[in-house]
Formats: sequence, structure tokens, C-alpha cells
Amino acid sequence: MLKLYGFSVSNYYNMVKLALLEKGLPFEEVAFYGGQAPQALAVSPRGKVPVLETEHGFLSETSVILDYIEQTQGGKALLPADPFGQAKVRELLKEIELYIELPARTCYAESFFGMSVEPLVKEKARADLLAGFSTLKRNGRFAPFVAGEQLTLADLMFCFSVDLAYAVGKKVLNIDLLADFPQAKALLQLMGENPHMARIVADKEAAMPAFMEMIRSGKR
Ligand SMILES: N[C@@H](CCC(=O)N[C@@H](CS)C(=O)NCC(=O)O)C(=O)O
Repeated sequence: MLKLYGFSVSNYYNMVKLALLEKGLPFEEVAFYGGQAPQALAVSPRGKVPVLETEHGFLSETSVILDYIEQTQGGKALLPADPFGQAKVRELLKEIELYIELPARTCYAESFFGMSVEPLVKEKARADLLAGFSTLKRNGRFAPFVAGEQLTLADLMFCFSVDLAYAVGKKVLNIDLLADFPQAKALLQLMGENPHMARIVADKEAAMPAFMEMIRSGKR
């Protein structure tokens, strides 16, 4: 059986978890926080979460894990059948990751964990996020899903990145990144109503106190 290593507060972990749940695949969750200790690096070469343990060994990097699951497992397809359609999904996923998730991440410490972030970092995050959201506005189809009528891998990256980026905008950067983006707002709401989301949110809430304690005690 596939084993998913990570923790329920991680947005990247939850992308893979939602893919597995959507596909109706059996999987086991293994608590793993990543980091630079030798034991962690033996599982994840960069010490990152999530990791998928397969019959062939460990796999890191969320988009790679999602592709591997798509290619090797049954269940509901999260990519269209045609190669161009698949490439468009991967393009959107990558754009959301590179130009929205990663710049927002530079401000997570202040937005979610009670720390402060340098003004210069915030300035860069603001410019990068404005460009990232403009890119998504131009390229997303929102019909109603990011890449069209079908729920795809791009929606997994979307729903677990855009919600956090929006919160960073509001809490740290004083901007409403969704103010003139009703399609994205509607999709966030739709994804929030996904039947598997209740479990993911409940698991995240249950894991949050222990995670905050790890941050407070400097273990992360
Ligand atoms: N590029 C990685 C990024 C994953 C990532 O940043 N995960 C965070 C948790 S959400 C993490 O592992 N943080 C621990 C660390 O960086 O030490 C992926 O696609 O999986």
C-alpha cells in the first residue's frame, strides 16, 4: 500500500492527500516532519514534506508525486486524456507553485506563526504575488476548475496555495489578492465544499497545536 509521509498542517502534504482521496486509493499516513537530520534526509533528499513511499522506494516533490500517482494508480483521472491538455494542467500547476505559493511562503512566518519578516522580503512578495495572480487570471480557465471543466492536479495546487497567499496578502501585505478575481473566489469555495476537504481540514486543525508547539520550542 502507498504510504504518505508528512504532517497535516503542510499544504503540499494536503495536495497529495486530496489526490489520493479523490482517486479512492488506500494509503497509510506516516508522521514525518522533514528537516536536516540524517534519518530525515534518508527519506527525503532535501528534507521536505511530503514523501510518497512506493513499492520501488521513496519519492519527493509534490508535482512529481502527483504525476506518479496519476500514471501508476487507478481511480478518478486528475489529468485530461490528451497530451496538450495534460501539459496545460502542468503549466498552470507550475505557475501557481512558482509565482504564488513560493512568494507567499516567504511571509508564512509572519502571517501564521507569530514571527516577523523583513520589510524587503515583504516588498518582493507583494510584487511577485501581484504578478503571480495576474498570470493566473490570464491563463486560468475557471470553468469552473482552473484548467477547465474537470478537476485536475492544477486545482490541488490552487486550493492549497491560493488560500494561504490570500491570507498573506490580507494579514501581512495589506492587499486583497482576490478583490477583482471572482472566478478564483468561486473556485476556492467550490473546493472547500469537496467532500474530502472536511477530513483534511479536521486533520489540519487537530495537528495544529502540536505543530505550533514545535515552532515555539524551536524544534522546527
Ligand atoms: N518543492 C517541495 C516543497 C515542499 C515543502 O516546502 N514542504 C514544506 C512543508 S509545507 C517542508 O517540507 N518544510 C520543511 C522544511 O523545509 O524543512 C514539494 O513540491 O514537495
